[in-house]
Amino acid sequence: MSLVQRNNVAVLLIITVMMMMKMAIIMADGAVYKVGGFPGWTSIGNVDYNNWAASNNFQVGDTIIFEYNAQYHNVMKVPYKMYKSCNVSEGTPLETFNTGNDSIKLNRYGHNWFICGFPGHCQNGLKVDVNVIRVSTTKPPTPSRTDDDDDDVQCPDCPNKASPFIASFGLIGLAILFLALAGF
Ligand SMILES: [Cu+2]
Repeated sequence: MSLVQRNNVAVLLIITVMMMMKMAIIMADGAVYKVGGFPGWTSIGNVDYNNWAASNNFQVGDTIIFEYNAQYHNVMKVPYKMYKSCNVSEGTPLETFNTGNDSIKLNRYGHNWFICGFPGHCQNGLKVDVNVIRVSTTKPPTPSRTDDDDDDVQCPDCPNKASPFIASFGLIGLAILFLALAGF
């Protein structure tokens, strides 16, 4: 191995270690996700919010941020029934947010159903299911349904999330691709 090659290997190792450390820090502090990605929480552009949710691997301790024009939208955390029907008069939202920049910490496992409470917006797709999955190699026991635990119920038609392993493999794959493009 020439000196130049050896230096390249050293740099590659340092970059890899730094990326792993960064990932570890993200995991420890909890990631921050802007709901819907760049467009935010809006009816413009037909953002598929459940497609956005399915592409992320939410964990306990993560934070989601709803960004929107508070004149036209709000955020309601609702039970599954209200999420499904988009009918806000059917029950009471668990929580309502309306600052236009709402930070919500994901404190526990399970589904978090959000809709926009403005007339017609939920029906037009301004609704999202943020499902916080358990990080475990063993299969968690099937949660049993209780009536006072409405927001934690597993819904039958919710998409399955990719496993954490696949998600981290994706990150490592991206890192390798990045390194390959950088000319290592
Ligand atoms: Cu709205």
